[in-house]
Amino acid sequence: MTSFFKRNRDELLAKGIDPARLPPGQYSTDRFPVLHAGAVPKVESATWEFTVNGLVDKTLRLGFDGFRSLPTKTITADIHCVTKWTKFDTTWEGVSTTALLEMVGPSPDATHVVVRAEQGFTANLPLEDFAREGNLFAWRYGGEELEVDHGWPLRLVVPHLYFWKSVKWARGFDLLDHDEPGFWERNGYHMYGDPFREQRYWGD
Ligand SMILES: Nc1nc2c(c(=O)[nH]1)N[C@H]1C(S)=C(S)[C@@H](COP(=O)(O)O)O[C@H]1N2
Ligand SMILES: [Mo]
Repeated sequence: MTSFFKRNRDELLAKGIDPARLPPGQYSTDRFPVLHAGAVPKVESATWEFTVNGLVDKTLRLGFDGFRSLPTKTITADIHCVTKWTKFDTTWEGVSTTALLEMVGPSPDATHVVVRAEQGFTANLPLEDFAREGNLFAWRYGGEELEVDHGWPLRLVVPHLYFWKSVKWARGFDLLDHDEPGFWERNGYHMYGDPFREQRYWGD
């Protein structure tokens, strides 16, 4: 099959984009598909809270205005969805995960993070991956306020793992001394999810 995938890679060369940026089995798109389980939650900024718990020196609890008054950072990164689309050069603004970790002080025995969202949604990742420079809890995308469908008022952005780890409608995270599957991981998605090693599902 010379396929759509082959043509898509050839188009990248024509556009001057290094095809090595495209992980195996992915195609690039300029669209921004919306994907999630369940309905888009109705989030009220008046009652919204962001909390950090678990293996930390001091827990954190911030309201909407408190979170938004933290210093922000802007990043540009490629994002890779397990349903095979990749979008290059997306720009996000928000608070870096490292800034939040500095505020709470992870205990030496913390190894993993579970990120929590509205409606009980969760995703797990190693602390080392969560704490990468450039990861953000973001509320601006492409210079504009994030759309509710894409996770307003706050979403995690962890570009180096498949995008299901980038939790929309985030409400906080917990530090643990072990790994624990999140929502999609309990439903067959890979515990780690490296797009360049094509870790889509259990056993990949
Ligand atoms: N809260 C929440 N966040 C979520 C999901 C979800 O079901 N609920 N789905 C994940 C999946 S599978 C993907 S591919 C991305 C999609 O983000 P987008 O809709 O902004 O493209 O969100 C991720 N974050
Ligand atoms: Mo996904």
